[in-house]
Amino acid sequence: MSLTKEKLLHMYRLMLDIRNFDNKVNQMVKKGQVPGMTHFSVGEEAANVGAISAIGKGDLITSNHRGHGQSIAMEIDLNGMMAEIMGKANGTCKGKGGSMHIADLENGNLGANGIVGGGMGMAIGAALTQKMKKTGNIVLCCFGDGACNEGTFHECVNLASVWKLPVIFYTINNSYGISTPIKSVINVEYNYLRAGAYGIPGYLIEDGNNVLDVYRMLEEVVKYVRDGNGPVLVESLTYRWYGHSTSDPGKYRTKQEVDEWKKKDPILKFKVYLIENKIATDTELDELDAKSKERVEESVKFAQSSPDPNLESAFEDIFAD
Ligand SMILES: Cc1ncc(C[n+]2csc(CCOP(=O)(O)OP(=O)(O)O)c2C)c(N)n1
Ligand SMILES: [Mg+2]
Repeated sequence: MSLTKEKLLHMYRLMLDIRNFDNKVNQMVKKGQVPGMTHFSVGEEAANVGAISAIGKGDLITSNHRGHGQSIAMEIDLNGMMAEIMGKANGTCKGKGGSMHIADLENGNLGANGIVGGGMGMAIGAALTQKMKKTGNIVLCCFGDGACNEGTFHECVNLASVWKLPVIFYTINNSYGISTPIKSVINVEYNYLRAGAYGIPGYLIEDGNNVLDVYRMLEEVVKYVRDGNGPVLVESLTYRWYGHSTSDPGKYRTKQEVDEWKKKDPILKFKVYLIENKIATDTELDELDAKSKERVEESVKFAQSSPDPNLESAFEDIFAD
């Protein structure tokens, strides 16, 4: 595994940023400071950071409605992201996208998407571009367990397989699509098993809360896909700590179930690894957490002092020049 101390600590920092950013946004939603609906990545930090840390510069991702974790793992500017979520003119997408449509094209993030499965067609289109232009870049297509029952999943995995496109279909299985347990709507144990139906490899990361397990698997499949062998389907098992969205009281799962998963906290797990392997001390890691919280507070100040978009801007960016 090609991970330096610097990279490990960077991954830890990204996981902290996801947790602290989303915890802050959750508080702000409760105070009515964030318009619209928001979906959090808390609990899924390892599944996001482990995967995205294994792709390279120039590679692309597509995301879904729960895209905060992926945007942060792609190193989006936190100030711009917070301003976007607050609908401000200085936001990453000029305040027009909000939480569910954050995109950062210059840095390879083709966008979050409010349509379940909506990123998949974009991902294979982008993968076809990489193949035709021989860029050597690949696409990491991120989506949830529920999205695997959308028709577009089957169409896109099939086409990507037939055309041997450089795309990783990466499903983050948090056990639910809103209130529906995934196991009640599929007749195989896991979605990754469906890969065989399309003639591509499928892999399960049993502990999607272990960032290094995720990284190791993704590092291997990134190489396979980049070498021109066609797509793969990878599934990570993890859990979201909060409700589906900020409007979900979460009555379909027990407190005991949520608490069991909180014991498998991906950040704590990584922290223990870093300390036990003498990569960093407890104090150093706490300092990283304090700095992460400062960055998040800074982003709130930036967003709050940013202007609202003006009326004319509603008519900009509609047609291509
Ligand atoms: C095409 C479509 N159908 C239904 C919805 C409503 N919807 C929003 S999120 C969601 C569940 C998605 O579950 P999953 O893919 O597992 O992602 P998770 O929220 O668990 O991360 C549904 C059904 C939608 N946004 N788009
Ligand atoms: Mg889900």
